[in-house]
Amino acid sequence: MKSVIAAAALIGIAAGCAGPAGQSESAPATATANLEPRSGSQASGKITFTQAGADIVRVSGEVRGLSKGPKGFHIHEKGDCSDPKAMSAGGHFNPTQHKHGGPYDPQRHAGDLGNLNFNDQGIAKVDFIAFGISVSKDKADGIIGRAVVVHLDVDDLKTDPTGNAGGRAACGVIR
Ligand SMILES: [Cu+2]
Ligand SMILES: [Zn+2]
Repeated sequence: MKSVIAAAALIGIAAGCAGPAGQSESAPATATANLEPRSGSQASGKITFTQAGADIVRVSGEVRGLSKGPKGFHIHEKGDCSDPKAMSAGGHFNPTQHKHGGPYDPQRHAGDLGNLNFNDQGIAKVDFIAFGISVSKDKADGIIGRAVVVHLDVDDLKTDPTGNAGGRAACGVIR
């Protein structure tokens, strides 16, 4: 009987370690992308993706080095920014085979994150909630190992498949 009690106590301790104070349940999955300039631009920045719920991700960070105004912002399919114009990143991440849209439209690519708004100083502060993606390597809507791209022009949120957002000003692999 003593040994049963001792075993129960040990299990209790182990369960305590995995509780809210531990890493396993409470730490949300995160990933980051360091954006480097492409297409001859000066744009650079860092974006962090934090799992906020099922298929809900907080997108935060800062990008700088582009002219004032809205610029298209997407997750692209391939985590390859090696091309000088970032064409190696492929098209918009689209696991559901939908047409292009805005970030809150029912018909959209999962990677359609809308536009970043650059201010007078050419800085865009980023902090919003995105839907239909996960901070994961394995899930169908997982974004780890893909790329985030900022464009030279505004995304019109409707022209399929690109949003007519122009060249690729900055690119970063999501890790
Ligand atoms: Cu794009
Ligand atoms: Zn799209």
